[in-house]
Amino acid sequence: MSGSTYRRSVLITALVGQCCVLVLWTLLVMASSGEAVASSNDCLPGWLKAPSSGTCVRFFEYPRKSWQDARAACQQHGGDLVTIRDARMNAFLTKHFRAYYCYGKRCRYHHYYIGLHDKETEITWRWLNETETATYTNWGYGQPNNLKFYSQKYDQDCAELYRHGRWNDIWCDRQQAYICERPPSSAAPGECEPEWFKNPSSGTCKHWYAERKSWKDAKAFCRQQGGDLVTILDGQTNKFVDELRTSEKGGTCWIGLNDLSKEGEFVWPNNQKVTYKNWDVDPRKTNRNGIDCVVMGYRGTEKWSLFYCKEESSFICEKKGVCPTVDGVCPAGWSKGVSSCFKMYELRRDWKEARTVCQKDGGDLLTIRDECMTHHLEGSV
Ligand SMILES: [Ca+2]
Ligand SMILES: [Ca+2]
Ligand SMILES: [Ca+2]
Repeated sequence: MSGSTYRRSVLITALVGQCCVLVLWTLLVMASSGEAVASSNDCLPGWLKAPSSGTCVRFFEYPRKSWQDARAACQQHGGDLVTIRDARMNAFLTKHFRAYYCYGKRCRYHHYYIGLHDKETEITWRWLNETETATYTNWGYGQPNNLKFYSQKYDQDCAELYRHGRWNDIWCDRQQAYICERPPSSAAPGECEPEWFKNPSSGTCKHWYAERKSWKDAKAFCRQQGGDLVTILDGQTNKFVDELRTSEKGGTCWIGLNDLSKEGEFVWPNNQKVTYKNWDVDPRKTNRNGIDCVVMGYRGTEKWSLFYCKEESSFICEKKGVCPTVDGVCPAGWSKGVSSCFKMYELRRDWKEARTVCQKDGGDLLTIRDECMTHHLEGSV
């Protein structure tokens, strides 16, 4: 926590009793201004709710992929490449269009693949697997031009969205950024999202990823998914992780255990202590500085082996089940919390005065009930 954050006396209040009244009032305002009303289903961290379609969308810049591979990546996320049915959706995406990349001083905007293609019949543009021709389009000037490349070998059969919201047809094998779309998370609170498996003994959700990454990259990837590399605190969890590993292709997978910060002192993510061990070789025999990360499955079994962290391996991420969010919409200035709306005040008050401030505003000081709430607040403070 930085000094300035620390100095800020942050009071958090939750709207409790009056929430329903305020939500109703807000719904009326939202409805009259033509905005969609948020449903109890919500988008996962990193995804934006698209008001016109009610779906969740996310921009992916790296690693860039061909149209087909981008599609597969979106499907791994429980969705597909984005479809744009109307000008409102196009405007929404254009508004959130963000990243550009630079080579030295020269910067360019990413071009993002969308789900539109004319792979089957030239100049018959369709969305994903649909058979009907797309009705809404927003081609740039002179597009689609089906430009030929490589001595006329490839023409342009996939569509991309670029700056200003215009579309262009492009060669499908070009490595590009892409936009995925998926339904709102429909998993009940505490349940796992699609593709994640619930481990009965720990109650958390786990996902095996085939791509090979260094330990640090794998950890960063898991954190992007809202979790971390897997933690194994008992034999049942170890068996569960091994089943996940072998149910796909087998091979090695990174687990969260490491002695990166202090040689010989192994810890799990979040500095959890080691309560259970399953080494194939006693690490005291092989461990040294630089060999600090741990895989499962090196010898084809559920045992653990020490490895160089820079080696690349498949990996398993772990995260909590889906957190609940409050239904409806919070009043202006209030944020959506886990079970109520909350608001932060950057005022310095003692506890009693703080409570009075909150109550005056129709709420009370926030009660933190569970990890979902802590997680939510960490993302907001
Ligand atoms: Ca074409
Ligand atoms: Ca073109
Ligand atoms: Ca070591």
